Amino acid sequence: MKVNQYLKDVILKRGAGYLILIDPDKIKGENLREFVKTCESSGVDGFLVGGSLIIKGELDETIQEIKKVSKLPVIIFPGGVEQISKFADAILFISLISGRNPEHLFGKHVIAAPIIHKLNLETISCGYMILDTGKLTTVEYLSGSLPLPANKPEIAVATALAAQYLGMSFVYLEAGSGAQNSVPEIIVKQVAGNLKIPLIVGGGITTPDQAHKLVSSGAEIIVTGNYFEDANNWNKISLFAKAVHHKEY
Ligand code: 1GP
Repeated sequence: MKVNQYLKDVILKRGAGYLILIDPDKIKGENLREFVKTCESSGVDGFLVGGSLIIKGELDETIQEIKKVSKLPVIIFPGGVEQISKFADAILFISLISGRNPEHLFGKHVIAAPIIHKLNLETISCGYMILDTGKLTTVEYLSGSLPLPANKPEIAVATALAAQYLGMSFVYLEAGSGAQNSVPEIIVKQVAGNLKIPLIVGGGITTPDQAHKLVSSGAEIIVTGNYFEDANNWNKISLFAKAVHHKEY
């Protein structure tokens, strides 16, 4: 089954999906395999792999390690055009629609498209929106993009709707990796309430309760990354998965 359809089925069956972001710079080898096995047995629905500054060799290696121990889909969450790997199941084909940097809106996509085509890699079209949560994030800095103002939900709604009308399959509302505050529930509510395509929410989510509230507000996929870089937190993965999968509550 295509990953696009798999994610939509998960949303339908479990109420929402739970993806864990793995940064190849942060975890490797046996440690990575243990983490992946724990995620799978804890009810996680799939993996995003990527980062703002990683190099290709590490991406290939990380995906292959994940694949050794898990059947869950591995989706590239690319920080740049060099992050394309034939070992992945799909790639989030993201356009940074909250910014106005043409390279991140469409330019890099033109460079990536023939490579993806040659590899026959499934693409998941996704409008990526960064929200200002008070601190400059890596993605804002590296992409040279202004974030959406957090006190103007109407701009977030308009941006997400434009993505939908352009035919994108998902919208990703991002507070930034390691953000001090996750996307406010009020923004999630307003965006999700106006959107027909599924809403992914990530950045700064550090408790199952937060994940549950975001899902109750309309998020259909929750992404966490940083929080599980500390192995002491791995025993909480199943709590996050349960909080997200509200149809199974
Ligand atoms: C970052 O949304 C993801 O792009 C996950 O964020 O690392 O803060 O969980 P965290």
